[in-house]
Amino acid sequence: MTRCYIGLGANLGEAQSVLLAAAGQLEDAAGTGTFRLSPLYRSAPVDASGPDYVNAVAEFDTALDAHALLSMLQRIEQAHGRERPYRNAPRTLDLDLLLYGDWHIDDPDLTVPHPRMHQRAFVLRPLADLAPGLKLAQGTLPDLIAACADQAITRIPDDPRR
Ligand code: A4P
Ligand code: MG
Repeated sequence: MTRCYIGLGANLGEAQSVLLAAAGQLEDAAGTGTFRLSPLYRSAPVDASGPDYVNAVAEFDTALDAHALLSMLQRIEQAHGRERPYRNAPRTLDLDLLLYGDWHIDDPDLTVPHPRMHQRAFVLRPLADLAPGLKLAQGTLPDLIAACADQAITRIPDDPRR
């Protein structure tokens, strides 16, 4: 089994419920092992336009290899009506494979660790909630979070119903 971290993002429609539904699908697909979803965050678009995003990170152990995991993420995106009119277009759901164990993958269709995650508060903040001691090649999470302090992001209060 390999521990993986998935970044979830949505900024169209009922972004928060789409995100929670996708997290449920990830949990079902992950099977019996531990599954943890970070708190949800609201964040201003980074390198993109449109409404604010809802973002979170999920952690689980998977028996899938990295490419099979990516295919599963894309199937869940499709199930939520993801369209790809252009790069960084607003989206109903974006699932990114952030980390797959300590693997480094550089294939045409898959780069792991995700090449932009270390610059993005909407990834780093929820990741630090789940795994505060994690170190990326670019630095510790607190140092990387401090370096993107200019990005607007707030934690969404926990919903007692979930
Ligand atoms: N791909 C390669 N590596 C990966 C990976 N580690 N995980 C390939 C997922 N996919 C990976 O992705 C394009 C292609 O990347 C896929 O076909 C896959 O083979 P996509 O999801 O179709 O396109 P995208 O999301 O528009 O592009 P990209 O490069 O994934 O964008 P980013 O960098 O993920 O940025 N601002 C806020 N506040 N919150 C956000 O969630 N998200 C983005 C998207 C921009 N700004 C944002 C947010
Ligand atoms: Mg993506």
